[in-house]
Amino acid sequence: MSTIAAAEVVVCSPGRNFVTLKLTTGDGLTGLGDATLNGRELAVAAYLSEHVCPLLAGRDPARIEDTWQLLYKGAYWRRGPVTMAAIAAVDTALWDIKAKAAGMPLYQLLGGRSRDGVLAYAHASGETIDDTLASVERLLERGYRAVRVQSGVPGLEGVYGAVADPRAYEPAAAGELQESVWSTEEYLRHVPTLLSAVRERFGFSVDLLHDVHHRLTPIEAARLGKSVEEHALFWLEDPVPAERQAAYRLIRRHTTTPLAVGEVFNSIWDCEQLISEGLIDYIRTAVTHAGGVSHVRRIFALAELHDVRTGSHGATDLSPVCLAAALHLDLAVPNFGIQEHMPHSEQTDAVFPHDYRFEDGYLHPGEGPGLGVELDEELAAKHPYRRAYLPVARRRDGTVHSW
Ligand code: CS2
Ligand code: MG
Repeated sequence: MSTIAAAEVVVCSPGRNFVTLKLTTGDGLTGLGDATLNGRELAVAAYLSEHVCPLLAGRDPARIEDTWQLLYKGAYWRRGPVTMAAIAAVDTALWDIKAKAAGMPLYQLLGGRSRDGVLAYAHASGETIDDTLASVERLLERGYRAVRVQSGVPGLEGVYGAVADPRAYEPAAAGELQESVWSTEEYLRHVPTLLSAVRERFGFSVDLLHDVHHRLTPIEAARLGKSVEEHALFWLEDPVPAERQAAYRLIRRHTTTPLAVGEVFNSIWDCEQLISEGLIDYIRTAVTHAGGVSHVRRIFALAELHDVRTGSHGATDLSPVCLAAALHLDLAVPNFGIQEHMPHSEQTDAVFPHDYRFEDGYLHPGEGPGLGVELDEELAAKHPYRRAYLPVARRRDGTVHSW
């Protein structure tokens, strides 16, 4: 395999913004890496094009771990969402090249299959509980066996995840910053009602997930976890802001509802305590935001030691390159739990043609060499970047609150 000859950063917006790194070797092998940080995309694009890409030309693409260490320790300023998304893109692209050079799908380099398919969950939501029940029904008809449910909270506008059509859900809005009103009390009263309605209609045959989206304090999260125990959730996600890992000790003391966290984590140090103290049940670190295939594999290995399973983030603001990489990891790691699946728009799928497919409740990465996803640069160029912001929530008294 010859050295890296070109490193390009492609920024486009087919339905939503994406930042993709494309590496090309002297003998024409290409590798892709996703570096999309929703609402802050250009910061990572600049970090890559101004600081990282100049370091890659002439390097041996086979030295994946050495390149990871060089970009992590060599930056001096370690960790953080921008740095780790940039490192992730390089790492993923190098794994794509190595698997292509080996002529096999990436999961084979990661130890081969540990299962036949990757259990996936999709998003059901609606403005009202009835809308959400209809959304669950549609997903079950499409073969999903696990569903995340979110709905509007009466009296509150623009609550996270409560949309009429989850297929077109894109929280980052182009143009002005959107603000919405939040009330924890109304939410805490509403969620048990929502979950009861779902269990009443569909019973316990479907795995049920709910995303709190970092909006509670530890004692509020403990109260919620306790109040929904009878519904036997697959998991309650991101109950509290993730900065203070010790906060989960209080939640754990009060409820047996399984806990999932990690989509905003950038490194193993963000979750080492949560995992080693057994404070969570699922780790949701994503390849794009947590340092690439190499680092997420390390996080999953630590998780395995402590009976924590994987539940990787798979929202549409993570590109098809990230989803493909996640599926190869999901197929290989021993402690796989579940994979989030928010299907991308047709526009996005056209720019990122891919081998992975959804079938009867499971995702499959495909058998092609590498990640099994490509980038149509000509088509991408037709979708220029549009700055967009994630919404902000404020409590009724105007205080900024976690969205
Ligand atoms: C959410 C995300 O899918 C999830 O679990 O938490 O959709 C999240 O809101 C977005 O990725 C933010 O960019
Ligand atoms: Mg989430």
